[in-house]
Amino acid sequence: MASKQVLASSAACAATAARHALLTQFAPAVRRSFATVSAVSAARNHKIVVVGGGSAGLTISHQLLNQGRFAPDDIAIVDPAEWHHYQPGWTLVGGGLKDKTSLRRPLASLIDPKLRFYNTSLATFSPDTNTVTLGDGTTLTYSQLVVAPGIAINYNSIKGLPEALKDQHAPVSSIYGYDSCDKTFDNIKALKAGQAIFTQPAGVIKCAGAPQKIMWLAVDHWRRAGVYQYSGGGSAINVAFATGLPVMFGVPKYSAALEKLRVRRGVEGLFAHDLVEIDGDTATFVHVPSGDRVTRRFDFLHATPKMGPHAFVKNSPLANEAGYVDVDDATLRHKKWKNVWSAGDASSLPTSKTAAAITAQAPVLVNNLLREMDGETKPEQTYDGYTSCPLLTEYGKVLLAEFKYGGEPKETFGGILGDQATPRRAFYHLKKDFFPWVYYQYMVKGKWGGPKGWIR
Ligand code: UQ1
Repeated sequence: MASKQVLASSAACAATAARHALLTQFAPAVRRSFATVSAVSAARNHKIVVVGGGSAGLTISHQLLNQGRFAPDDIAIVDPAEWHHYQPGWTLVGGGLKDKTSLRRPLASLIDPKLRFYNTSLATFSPDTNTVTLGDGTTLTYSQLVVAPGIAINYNSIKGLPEALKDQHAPVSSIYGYDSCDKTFDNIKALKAGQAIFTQPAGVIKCAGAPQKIMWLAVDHWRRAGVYQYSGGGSAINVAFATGLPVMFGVPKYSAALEKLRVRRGVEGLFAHDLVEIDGDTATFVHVPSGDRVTRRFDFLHATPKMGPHAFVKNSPLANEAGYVDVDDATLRHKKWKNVWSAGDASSLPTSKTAAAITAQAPVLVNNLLREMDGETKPEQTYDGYTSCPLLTEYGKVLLAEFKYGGEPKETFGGILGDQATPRRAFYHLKKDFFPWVYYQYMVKGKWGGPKGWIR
């Protein structure tokens, strides 16, 4: 596996390097020729520019390329990252089930050599002139633009959090970052008694179920180690779930099942509590409705930072008031510029931000973008808000929440396995083994349609 990765990576790098050598070595000699000058400058003009090489950007770029109608360099991807991470796996790292290095790949190794990769940041969008400017000053022009750079994790939004995460001795961790996701399991193993707190902020985050997935794994670990009891008052460890939300989960059906679990497992619910500060062993929350400050001592804290749009999106003409790319909920087309599209976390789509959501958004975006390029000759497709949260409730079991706009369940396996609000072992293997595999083998290559199966 590892050597394959290195090979894949160096193959992509070699192609890029060869292209670069061609341009730099031969450009001076041929600059006198008019034809080649336009060839060189043509490298900056693309039919489609995709901003972001995350789950949405890679999936969409390759689904477009797989149409077989684009020439090399027709499509460009812009992303400054060196690594691509399978972020849904970080909960498994926090629970001691995976090694974090196994979940990442060099981003360049995941990009087909027929796509032009600008491994740099994006500075500004100028949709009126169909251009974007990169961090290194390069200007790209496009006929269609896809904006999918994801969202930022704002560690500084919680006072004291960045310092506590970095301090190897502080019992504070987060599965929301590559650097800290393995510290979570170290801290879980180290705790033998005392108060554990798991937090979830008010506001939008990636995968709204993850803050409690890691709690359920920790509770199960401590129970098996004999230091946690669901009831009876003799537990060495006490657990509290402090969430900015008024309920366990945004979808009533699954929220009811998770609330039952919380009560049965003796987890204290601190609802509408938004973590604002960590100082030594004290956490301070703002009680959302009243604005009161509440402090709690802890011996273990799992923090979920606040998240929000990247500044270059928020401060651009493409953003809505909240800072997300302002697209139509169904067509994924920008509300003002008809050749601008968005999917994934950076989009304004009012659904839960997950990789599963991308499986349903990408084919709709690709269809509608090509339809626009072709003069609207084929039917438009619509996205129904499908998203999913495979919610680990213990080692060996997952509650597979799947829903669409309006929090309405849309379950893939309900007919075969029964109600998906019941945690099941089959879903655990989907989450732990199948999804990470299908993601790198098929999804980022544009060949996986989620609940619809493989794309041919
Ligand atoms: C999915 O396709 C996917 O990506 C590979 C996930 O991983 C992040 C998921 O969590 C889910 C639920 C899907 C959807 C696929 C099926 C078969 C329900």
